Amino acid sequence: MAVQSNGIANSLIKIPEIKFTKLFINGEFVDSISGRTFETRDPRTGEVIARIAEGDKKDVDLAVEAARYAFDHGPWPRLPGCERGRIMLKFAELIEENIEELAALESIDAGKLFGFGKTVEIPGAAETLRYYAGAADKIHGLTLKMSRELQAYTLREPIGVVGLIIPWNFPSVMFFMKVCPALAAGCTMIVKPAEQTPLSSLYYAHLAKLAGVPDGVINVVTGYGPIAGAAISSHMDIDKISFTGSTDVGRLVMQAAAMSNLKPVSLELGGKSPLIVFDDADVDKAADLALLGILFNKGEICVAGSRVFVQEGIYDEFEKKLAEKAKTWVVGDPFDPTVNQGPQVDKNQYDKILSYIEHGKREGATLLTGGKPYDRNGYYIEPTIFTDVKDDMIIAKEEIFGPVMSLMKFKTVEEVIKRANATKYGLAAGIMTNDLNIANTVSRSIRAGVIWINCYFAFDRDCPYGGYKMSGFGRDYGIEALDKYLQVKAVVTPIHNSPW
Ligand code: TXE
Repeated sequence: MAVQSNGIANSLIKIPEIKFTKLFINGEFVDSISGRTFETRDPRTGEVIARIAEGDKKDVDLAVEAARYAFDHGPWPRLPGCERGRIMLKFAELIEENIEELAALESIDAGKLFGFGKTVEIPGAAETLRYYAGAADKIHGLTLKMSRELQAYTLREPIGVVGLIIPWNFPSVMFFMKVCPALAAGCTMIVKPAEQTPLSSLYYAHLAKLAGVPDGVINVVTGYGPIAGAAISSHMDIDKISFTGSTDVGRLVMQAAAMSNLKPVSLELGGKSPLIVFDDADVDKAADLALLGILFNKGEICVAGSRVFVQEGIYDEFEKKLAEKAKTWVVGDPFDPTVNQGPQVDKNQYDKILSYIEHGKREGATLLTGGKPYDRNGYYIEPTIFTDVKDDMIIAKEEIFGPVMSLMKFKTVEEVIKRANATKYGLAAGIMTNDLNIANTVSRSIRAGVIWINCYFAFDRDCPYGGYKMSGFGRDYGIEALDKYLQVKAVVTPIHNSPW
């Protein structure tokens, strides 16, 4: 692992001015009713960046009232789809005019790489808006010839007021992953960003208003999960929840939805995804992908390839290459363009990852690289690779959500399928092989929502993504995501004047 001196990093710091710190309700930035605020901190230093309005149940009630009025009486659900699309296209343009500032906000709030934000994540947010803008006027039902003398057609109507609860690891990506299909469908919404990373959602609310999104359509309530988030999932007047976060909280959200108004829920939860490297794979490429698979976004990604299974014929060579490559991986200030890995999002996450590393050591796994905090201010952790990992060790079973890989050896295809599936999660899997039979067999046998063959993190907004098993249900991205925000109404009529 290469090291950046504090001197280099400090000279690159560009702190954007924090313009938006209040709740966004009915088109206005307002204080929370209680007047309370909470801190958001810069993970590079642990210092407070800003104080943000702390929404609670009363603020959620106000936001829902605004969203309900906008849905029941406002123009948004009634606009022609192409008109909603036009406003979404304008929203995309405004994002592009502010790319640098938005990317910098994500770097200081979430520790994300500035260069990646500027070239991929923020431009990608604009593209997601364009993708769903194009879908807004193509929401069609079916015409049905029923078995009797009846005909029917189906309408796909917006589901209503939706609650969108998002996590801190990809604040911009998650915001648009959920807001865009909901907007295209004609829904109105309350967005609850994670308390660790509230800044970009508030900025997006401001841009939405400038773009012409009517008041009450997008409301942003910042605040704590067990208070503001729980008020959303248990609200009697919210028609649907889309949640991304931990499996434990997903369970609470579903429970609250069931115990309130039985609103439908879609959940994108944790993972412990396998990356499987077969003997015939290109070892160099596979080692690169494996490293990226666990270290991208400092391992704070639900589809991280945290269990790497390597076939015995190439295992030794793979392990050696992986260790060499890990040494060239640069940890440091996310504004520095030579850096590959910034700080973990906050002290909690940092402590949690370090405690998993200690578990790994205690359970008898061997450290190939890393294994401790990175020696500088802020929440930095060394890229950590464990070998001699057994399937039943905690580090091989639980989602660590940090730069910690479990490297394991296998012999046969049957064995690795069994071991890869021996997890409560089922979000993603990677397969490295040039053998078509193996690729086909394994991709059909792994129980996960996305399988990447000879690639990893191959995301695209056109490709649906979500979990099997305890990684959740429902799909984000793709045209499939629109279905979450629509419901089907059947309209039936006799063909002749029959007595039905
Ligand atoms: O997530 P939480 P946390 C995993 C990852 C991580 C762990 C904990 O393993 O280490 O979860 O992270 C809101 N009712 N993932 O604690 O708590 C919360 O305010 C309603 C995987 O940050 O699940 C935030 O907006 N909402 C993951 C959102 O839920 C509640 C991404 C997620 O927070 C709530 C993030 C409640 N009772 C973490 N409690 C992924 N799948 O990508 C909290 N929230």
